[in-house]
Amino acid sequence: MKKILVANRGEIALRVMKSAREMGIKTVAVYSEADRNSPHVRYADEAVCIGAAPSKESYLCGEKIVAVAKSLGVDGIHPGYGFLSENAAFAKLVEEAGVTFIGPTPDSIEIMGSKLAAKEAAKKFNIPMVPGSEGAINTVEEAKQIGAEIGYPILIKASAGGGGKGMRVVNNAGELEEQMQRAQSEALNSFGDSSVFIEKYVGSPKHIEVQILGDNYGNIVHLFERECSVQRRHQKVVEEAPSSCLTPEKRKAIGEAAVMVGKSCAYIGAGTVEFLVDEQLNFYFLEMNTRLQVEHPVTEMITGIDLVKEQIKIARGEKLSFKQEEIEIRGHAVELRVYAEDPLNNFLPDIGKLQQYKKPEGPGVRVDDGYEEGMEIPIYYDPMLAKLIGYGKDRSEAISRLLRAIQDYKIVGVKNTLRFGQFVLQHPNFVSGEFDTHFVGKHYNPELLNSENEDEMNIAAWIAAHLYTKKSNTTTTANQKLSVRKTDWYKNRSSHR
Ligand code: MV4
Repeated sequence: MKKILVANRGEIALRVMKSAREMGIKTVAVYSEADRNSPHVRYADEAVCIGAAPSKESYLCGEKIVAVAKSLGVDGIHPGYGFLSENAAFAKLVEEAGVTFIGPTPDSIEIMGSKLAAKEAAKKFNIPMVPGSEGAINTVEEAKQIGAEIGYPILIKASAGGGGKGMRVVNNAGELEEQMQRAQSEALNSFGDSSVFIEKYVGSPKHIEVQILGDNYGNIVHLFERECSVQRRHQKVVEEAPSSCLTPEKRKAIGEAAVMVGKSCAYIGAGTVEFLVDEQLNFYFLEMNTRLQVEHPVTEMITGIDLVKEQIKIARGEKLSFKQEEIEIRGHAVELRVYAEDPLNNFLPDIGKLQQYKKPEGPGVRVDDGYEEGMEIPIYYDPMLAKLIGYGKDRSEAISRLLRAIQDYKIVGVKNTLRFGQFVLQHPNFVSGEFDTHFVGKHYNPELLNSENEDEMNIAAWIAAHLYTKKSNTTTTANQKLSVRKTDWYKNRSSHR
């Protein structure tokens, strides 16, 4: 594989190209008119404009991308994430053109793209799943019967949905008929497939995902978990590896379950198996993502494995060069996604020019970004500016490094979520690990970010960090946890608002 085309833009395009270059592989960038001056275009050995700014006229045009690949003698295409990365038809088109798709087989993409098919495959391997319907439900009667069996609240989910789209919570039998009809029509409109299924609603779950790698010879390994519970409207904000809640036994069990999900579809390439983890640390298979994820850097930092290089090696037909027992966790990594959004105005995306843009550096700081000072932030694409990763010997050091990096990061010209990230990382519940997928909804209030609260925020941060350090140096006692709660002054303040 001497030349690969990266069918993507921004930070992930640059990220893939850097690993390819280290492997002595030439790179081809494709770009829209809005990205003419983007760093990934300048970094690539060759670059071809494939269309106008809107994604459907450029980055989503599979035929154009394959044509460019053929004309430039490209051996492989890396899709990145988003765009065509989980499009089975595109993967097929690439392979039919005699180019290697650097990703899973079209079959795996198809199976895991349907939540029902994914559950069906996983069931054969006894992977724990949330109680619910065996398959799709078609009538309200069926739904009522399931609801009576498993107990409310329940969730109606679209089989073709994902990432929270097409999910509806139903609290009692009376709401079922209306919610069922809405869910089916929404699924048909959004995904072209009206199939829905039912699951018991897990009230305060953590969202934990496991990275897996499979080669062409049936070898599948896991690279431990990522904790992704800090989300806002199903958009991950902070991710970390490893999770602060799993015991070594649970870590082993969830990793093995993820490998079994990979085996259930003969998975090849890098994939991520998503689980819900309840307060008793029971885990339930949710879905599988058949792409490299945004948050892959935290796994790379704690395992020392370059996932993009592994994807390319697997695509070249190489066997995995490590066994499961050789993969170890070393240290801790926390990632903050930096968005060009206004946290004081409901995270409205902001556009503008990066008048000042200086990245943090130094020990344990990694920045994966796709912008430079002076660039305009285009309105056409995801507003993520960068991923800022803090790495340390333990969670406390990783958090303190990330906080230092946030302070060193200079972004002038667009509103951004750095201060929101600071709020999250300094919050006593985050520091103590006592959080779940409702963290942002439960604890964030825009007024906490305005300046007069800054010193209070810092005091709380100091207390939380001090307690956490004490906690990580000695055994944890209930009253220490209690004291974290008492200092959780945010709650008191927000309660009297
Ligand atoms: C759930 C759940 C609770 N109970 N399923 C969200 C997106 C997709 N990965 C599946 N997701 C969930 N499925 C059951 N049976 C909670 C989530 C979930 C979530 C739900 C609402 C708001 C934010 C969330 C973040 C992560 C996971």
